[in-house]
Amino acid sequence: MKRKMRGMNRKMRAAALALAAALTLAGCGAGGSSGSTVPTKSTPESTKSEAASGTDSSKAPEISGTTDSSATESGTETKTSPARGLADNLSALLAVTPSADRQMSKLDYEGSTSVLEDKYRTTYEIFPYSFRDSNGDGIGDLQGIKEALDYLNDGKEETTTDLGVNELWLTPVHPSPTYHKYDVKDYQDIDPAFGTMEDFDELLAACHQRGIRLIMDLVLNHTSVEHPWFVNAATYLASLEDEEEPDPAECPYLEYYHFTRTREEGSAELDLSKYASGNNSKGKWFYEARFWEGMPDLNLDSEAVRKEITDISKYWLEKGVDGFRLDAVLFYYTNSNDQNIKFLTWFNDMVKGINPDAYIVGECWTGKSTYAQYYASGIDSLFDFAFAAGDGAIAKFINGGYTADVVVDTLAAEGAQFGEYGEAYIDAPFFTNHDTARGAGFFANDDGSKVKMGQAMNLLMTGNAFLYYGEELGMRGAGRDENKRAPMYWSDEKAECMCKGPADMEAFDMIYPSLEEQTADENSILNFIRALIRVRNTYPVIARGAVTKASGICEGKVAAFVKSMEASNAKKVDELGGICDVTGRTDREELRKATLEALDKAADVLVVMNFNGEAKDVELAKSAEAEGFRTLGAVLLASDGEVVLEGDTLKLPAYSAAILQK
Ligand SMILES: [Ca+2]
Ligand SMILES: [Ca+2]
Ligand SMILES: [Ca+2]
Repeated sequence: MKRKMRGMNRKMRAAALALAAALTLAGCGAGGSSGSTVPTKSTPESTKSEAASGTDSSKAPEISGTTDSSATESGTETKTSPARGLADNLSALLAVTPSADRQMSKLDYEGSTSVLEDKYRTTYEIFPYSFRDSNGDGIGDLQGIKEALDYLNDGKEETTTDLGVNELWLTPVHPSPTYHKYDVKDYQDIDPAFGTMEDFDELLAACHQRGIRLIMDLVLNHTSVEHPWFVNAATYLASLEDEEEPDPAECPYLEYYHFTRTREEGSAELDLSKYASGNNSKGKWFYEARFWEGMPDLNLDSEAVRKEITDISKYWLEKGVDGFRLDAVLFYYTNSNDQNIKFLTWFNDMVKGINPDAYIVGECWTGKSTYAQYYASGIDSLFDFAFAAGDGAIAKFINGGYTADVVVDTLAAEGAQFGEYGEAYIDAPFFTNHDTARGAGFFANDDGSKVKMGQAMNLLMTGNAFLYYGEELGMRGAGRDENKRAPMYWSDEKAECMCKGPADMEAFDMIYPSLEEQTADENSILNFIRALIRVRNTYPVIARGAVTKASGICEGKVAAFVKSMEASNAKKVDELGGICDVTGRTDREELRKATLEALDKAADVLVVMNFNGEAKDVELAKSAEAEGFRTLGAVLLASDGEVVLEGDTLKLPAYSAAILQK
């Protein structure tokens, strides 16, 4: 395969670490960690999904949004992969061949495969508790993530053995009483189970060395009841005599939350006895807690709270963190999109004032016509729920609930729909996350081809596309939230790096083999996803181009669309501050120029995807939009066969995709 390096390629690294990825993975060999007996608190995140589903009152256009109702799985058959000896595993890992090349049998492109230094990334979501354990306690940790970086992206353009993601989103890593850590006790520290601040600094530096951006989850809707702000306020209230009115001057933390004398919608009763032994007060206090009593909602109108949020953001941004994923923005001010958008506007201005290149993505779990409006706040991205989860557009399309026509029309319409509210919008597509069931359960009678094609749809979308850890293996997990956060399936062995997973996770077998086995199998889901991300990285227009349906050939289960830079807003984004050189070695203005230049040169592509379980001949001449695209670029094969272009006829085997150039 051809590779031409351009000036943009600043990710070249000495080849000295060539074996590092394999060796690091091999370190995850036999060893002992088992059992899951650590008790944890119940699962507030589950109430969150329910709460979220209940609030979607938007009028649905064709494909408007989604709620995760996918508590069940279509997949039925499970197979347990045969265990192998450590020696075999080791040699398999050392022999990591670029087997992704089979699934990407052709990749013909004159451009550089280096990633432009803007915000159109491929982001890997890590749930730290379950990802990778470095010290044998069965709990994933920051050092574990650092060990896995060579697997995620080794920072070397010439190697294709890594996944190729170039941004990580860590779900919360702050001290918290729960395994999921969405109830924070201290926003400026690291949970001891995950490591130390030094570990975090090391991880961040290691990411940046590889050109990987790191964004953190920021939970601003609520804290933990164990946060000192709440404890302080609750203790003060418990100290009051019957009917005595609280004095804000005596307790500055009162205004941090919404305390009331009467029970309001979404409030929980304060257990005064917990805060004052021998409390005899007959008075009652309640506090707003939309998700559960352990997560008191913050009063985001409070200037003092906003000052705290500013300090917290500054703290992490000054460390070099590249941005934030904002949890539960829909609940900042429950039932008030206007207030939520105003708050996000304040937050965005504050963050960009500290670092104009910071990236912000919001979780606004509702219908698309509503979350589209949140782009008015200026935050870069909002998760595109309409395409995600078991009842989202991608899974429905593959399961026959929508035709390609409808799905691609929806994709094509997003530019105008989001652009209406924020000209610098960057869509944030995702297929699954830690709140949804996993993709492997979405499809009946699947041998992995549909899982692969589901991710193909996701990762060929325009924007900053997200991939949840383990989805590149087709990991399984549905039902209760803990199941969706199962241990990353590194190995079948009782490997040292394997996590024990959440205590309340049910026992279930994976459908597809471990990473170790999939690495060696050229037809594996893993190698397909590697090839897919490589295609995404190779053609800048895939992540950045505007979508136009290739009418005439986009029908049934054949999705066909053109990605074009002409109508794209990518340059606009860059002009507005989308450049982000994580390595910090290049002059920003130079980088901006180089990026814009590269975008000027980015060639348009035609994407044709066959989601049929059989081969299809696509007559390109039937589509005016497909005119001129007669050079086969990359090919993605999720099943057997070969893609052939004969004149105007594109022959696509079952479950395959082709990228054509002019
Ligand atoms: Ca650990
Ligand atoms: Ca590489
Ligand atoms: Ca709230």
